[in-house]
Amino acid sequence: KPLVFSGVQPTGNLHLGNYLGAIRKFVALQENNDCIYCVVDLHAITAQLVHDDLRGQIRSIAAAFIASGIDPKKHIVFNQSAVPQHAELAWVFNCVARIGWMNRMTQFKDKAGKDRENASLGLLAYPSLMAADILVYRATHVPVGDDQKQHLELARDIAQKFNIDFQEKIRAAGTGVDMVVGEEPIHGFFPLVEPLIDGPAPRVMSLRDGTKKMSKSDPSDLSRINLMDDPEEIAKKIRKAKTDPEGLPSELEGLKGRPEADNLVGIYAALADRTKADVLAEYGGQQFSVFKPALADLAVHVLSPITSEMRRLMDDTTHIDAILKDGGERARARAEKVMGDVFDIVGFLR
Ligand code: AQP
Repeated sequence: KPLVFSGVQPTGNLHLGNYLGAIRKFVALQENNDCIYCVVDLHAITAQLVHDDLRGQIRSIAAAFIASGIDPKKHIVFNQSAVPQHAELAWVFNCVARIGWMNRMTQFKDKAGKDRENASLGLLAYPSLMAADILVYRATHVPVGDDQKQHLELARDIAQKFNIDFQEKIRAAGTGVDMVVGEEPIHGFFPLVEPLIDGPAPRVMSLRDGTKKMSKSDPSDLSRINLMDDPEEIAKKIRKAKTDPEGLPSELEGLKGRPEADNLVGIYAALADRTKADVLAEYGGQQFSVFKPALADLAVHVLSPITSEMRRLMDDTTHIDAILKDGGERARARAEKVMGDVFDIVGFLR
């Protein structure tokens, strides 16, 4: 079975972008894959060091995973800091990756802002830790939103450089596999990961501005639908969502140059598990005054069972803590084995 890995940062309230870009895909992938889903708490301190309630945030992401339908018995749900091998492999990758690669990352540039010299070293090294998260399990498939595409390309670059630089050592250790990189056959240790970004809403945009990503850090709460919003709030935010004066087109072509309309149709399609073309076949020619209430009903229908289950799980966190503990132990057993192989390849004594 292919091995799927992905993570979500415990840095604030989850929103519809996190749900459609990531968590909903995590749920769907459980059927035919072996999955490891991680609350990436080490990443949470890269942009902001001190958090009011990091433990509570970690539990709430785990609760969102479970409430959305992830099965922690068949798959693994855990928090990153419970498995020290993530940080250990990240250190090796810090020595594989080049500073120039990190400086080119758009997420670093956005989050560091103008005062780059004053950003944390952790923020710069973020993609190296992300590569380690995935590769410490030698996972092959990573479901993420479109904003993470560049980081996954970097994970491939790191894996490739490690494989090439250590080729002879990998052969000597006998833990590698034959693979082709470009045209060249090599004997590598780490797989080149495949991002899973497809679907009708790979990048959910702000409800106030169709050219900006829906994000936790947007100062306007009206820009996003939070997983913890109640039905009235969801309906209000969709009613107030920015649109243009025209009705919905019947063909996909008609969404070109209309980012807000495109976004709402994409959200509808993703929530209903349909294509955008299919949604337009039903709503083409209708006004937003008809489409928006239908979208609000659908969003409430999909999200409210998740919200109430999350609330229930957060009332008494014993269950969530037990899931994270068990998941952490199972993840560590796997990561220890891979890290042992890495020690042998790099030449550390163990
Ligand atoms: N708007 C989005 N559309 C689709 N997918 C998205 N993701 C995030 N925003 C969108 C996906 O959610 C997963 C978890 O993301 P994260 O934990 O890395 O959080 P983030 O990307 O930092 O989330 P935000 O809301 O965008 O935070 P800020 O405001 O800090 O930038 C990832 O798979 C991500 O692609």
